[in-house]
Amino acid sequence: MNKLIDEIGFCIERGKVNKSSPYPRDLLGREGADELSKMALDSGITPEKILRACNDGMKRIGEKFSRNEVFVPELLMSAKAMNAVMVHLKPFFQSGSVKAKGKFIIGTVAGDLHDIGKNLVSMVVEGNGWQVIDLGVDVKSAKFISAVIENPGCIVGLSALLTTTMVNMSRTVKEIKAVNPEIVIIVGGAPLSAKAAEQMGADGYAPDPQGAVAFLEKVLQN
Ligand code: B1M
Repeated sequence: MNKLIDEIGFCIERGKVNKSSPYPRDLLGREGADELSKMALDSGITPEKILRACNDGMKRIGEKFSRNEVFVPELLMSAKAMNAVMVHLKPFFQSGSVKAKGKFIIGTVAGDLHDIGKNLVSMVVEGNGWQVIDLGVDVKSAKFISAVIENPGCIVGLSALLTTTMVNMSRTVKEIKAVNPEIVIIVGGAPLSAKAAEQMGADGYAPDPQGAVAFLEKVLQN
């Protein structure tokens, strides 16, 4: 079982999407993230464990990128492999509840194209009974503001992965709050912290999807 988990993480790190994928050359003909994650689920391995292995694989490729051992194309292949796994995991995070607890608008802020973390947060929040409106990546303040106006009572989630786009995140928080000071905004993403969230005027910060759900539940109770 552990071998399967390790292999999934390895496929994410190496960007091996599926068996028919010609990349990387040294893994030609071998099962990829797609087949292995399905096999893992079929053998009873939990979606949470698979997700953890994927995140570890992503962490490793990110570290290689920092050391200039790999470049953007390799990162893209890892992202593709991760998406192949997420197709299998999504049904496990989908909600069975009929009435949504509320509306959650989420997007990656302007200038930022990273969406894997944001997609995970969307999936898990949806799985916990919220209606999620995903605005995608590189979302400008104006798009968030239109969505907020169209969905009264919603809560907004902003994601950023680059230290440079934290500035845009801060601007987005301020511009949304200028239109609607009551709106509740939660922020997250690798370069964020509770302190940074507070400084930009956000109402909450979560380091992971579970933290985002806990925050939303707290808002619901107040
Ligand atoms: Co980029 N990238 N990237 N990249 N990339 C990072 C983020 C980086 C740390 C790599 C590195 O140098 N080690 C670095 C940022 C450095 C910095 O700013 N400090 C970096 C860079 C520099 C870049 C480019 C500038 C590279 C270039 O072009 N020279 C470029 C920028 C493009 C842009 O956005 N304008 C770029 C591009 C890319 C790809 C497109 C190739 C690809 C993204 C593909 C995609 O997302 N569809 C990519 C990838 C894959 C990465 C790494 C390797 C992995 C990111 C990831 O998906 N992690 C990353 C290195 C790393 O993180 N180890 C890196 C897995 C994901 C599950 O984690 O997104 O952190 P994460 O989400 C977590 C939490 O943060 C949290 O929950 C998630 C699950 O636990 N969370 C929230 C996220 N959003 C939340 C919102 C919430 C709550 C929690 O509430 C609303």
